[in-house]
Amino acid sequence: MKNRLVLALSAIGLAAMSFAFVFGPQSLTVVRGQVVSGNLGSLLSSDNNRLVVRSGVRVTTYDNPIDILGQVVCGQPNPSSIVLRIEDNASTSGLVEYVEMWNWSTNRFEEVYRGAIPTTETARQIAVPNGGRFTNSGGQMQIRYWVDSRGPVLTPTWTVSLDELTWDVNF
Ligand SMILES: [Ca+2]
Repeated sequence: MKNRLVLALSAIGLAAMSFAFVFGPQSLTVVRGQVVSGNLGSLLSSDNNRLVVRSGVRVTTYDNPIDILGQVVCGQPNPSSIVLRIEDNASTSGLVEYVEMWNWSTNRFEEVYRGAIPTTETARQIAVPNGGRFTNSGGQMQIRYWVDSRGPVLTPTWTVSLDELTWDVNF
């Protein structure tokens, strides 16, 4: 968990000291979709060890072919900033991925990232402003990752390969 530890010292000394830690989901619940290979640990770093998820069966058109709920425990509330890191690719074009985080103030999921999934692996960093609303008093974050097909999608089933899905949490 502490593979990136950053100590930042202000110009005037120790008064402003901040810590940044990288967290992956400690648990995942696959609501729709099927894990083909990999596990939670695959998401922790960009190392070509990937969590591969195949599209699931849609019972209604409202169902997302991949829909995953997860929990990230960063241990402290009120981070000063959060950066979402996502590195992945899909077996077809035409897919859009979404990352949502639970807003403990409004009690609903809030979208923090949406983008087309590239067919060649690409790493992105997304700053999540005002991160305090996404942690409860115990430093827990609830996250949702889902994928929808926006077309044209050329194959009836497809996979998304996630090499990294982490949160840089700064205190
Ligand atoms: Ca990985």
